[in-house]
Amino acid sequence: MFNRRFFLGDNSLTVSITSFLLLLAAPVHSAAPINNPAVGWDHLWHEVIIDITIIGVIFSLITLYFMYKYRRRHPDQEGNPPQMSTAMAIGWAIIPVFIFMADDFYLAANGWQLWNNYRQVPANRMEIKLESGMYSWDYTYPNGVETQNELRVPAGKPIMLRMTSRDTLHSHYIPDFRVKEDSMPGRVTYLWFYPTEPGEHIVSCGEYCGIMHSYMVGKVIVMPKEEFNQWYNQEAAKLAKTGAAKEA
Ligand SMILES: [Cu+2]
Repeated sequence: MFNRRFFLGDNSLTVSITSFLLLLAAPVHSAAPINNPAVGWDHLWHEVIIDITIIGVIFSLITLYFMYKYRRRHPDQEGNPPQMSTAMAIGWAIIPVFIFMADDFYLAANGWQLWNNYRQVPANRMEIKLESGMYSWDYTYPNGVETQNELRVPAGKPIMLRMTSRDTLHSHYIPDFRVKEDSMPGRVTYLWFYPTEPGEHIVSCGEYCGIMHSYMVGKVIVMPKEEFNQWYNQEAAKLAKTGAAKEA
């Protein structure tokens, strides 16, 4: 009872611990010029796994120790627990709770920091429009080139997708880049990722959108810069030609 009221009543202490931990966490992700969210995500995930493993092992060992130490030695034995003073009872409740809550705040502060990375798109990005529909991803590049279910991007450049949908809710999910964001009719949402090396990555719809939802897949093709530029200009030239043909 008492410890619950203590915690609910003492917001200023909680706030000051949080601000302190935020200060500690702040420099972690601000060193590099581009804060790659995928790296931050992996880092935070490992930290969570390590922390819950340590906490789990500590709890298990203490529990096992108590089970052994206070075991019943014969069937009619009656317990004789040590009497605790009020101060001791409060101490045993509050101190461990604070230790674990400090870790929670630390992880939460890192999570907020990471979320900021996800929302702050680097200025030197390439912006590509995406319209999703049942059941395809339709991309439009700044020069007007369009692709379907295939997002070609240059390595070493942050890529931003401005997304909407022509029918229902979809979610553009690129597991390798640790990004997933809904696209929906009547609204423009965005996501960004940072492809650093050439390669292929799966895109999948992460929001149930209809009977063919599980077939709504595509890929991100990360190309070396020069190769991408070549492809990009080639496609633009094709587009100009068909445009001219249409006009004629
Ligand atoms: Cu979908």
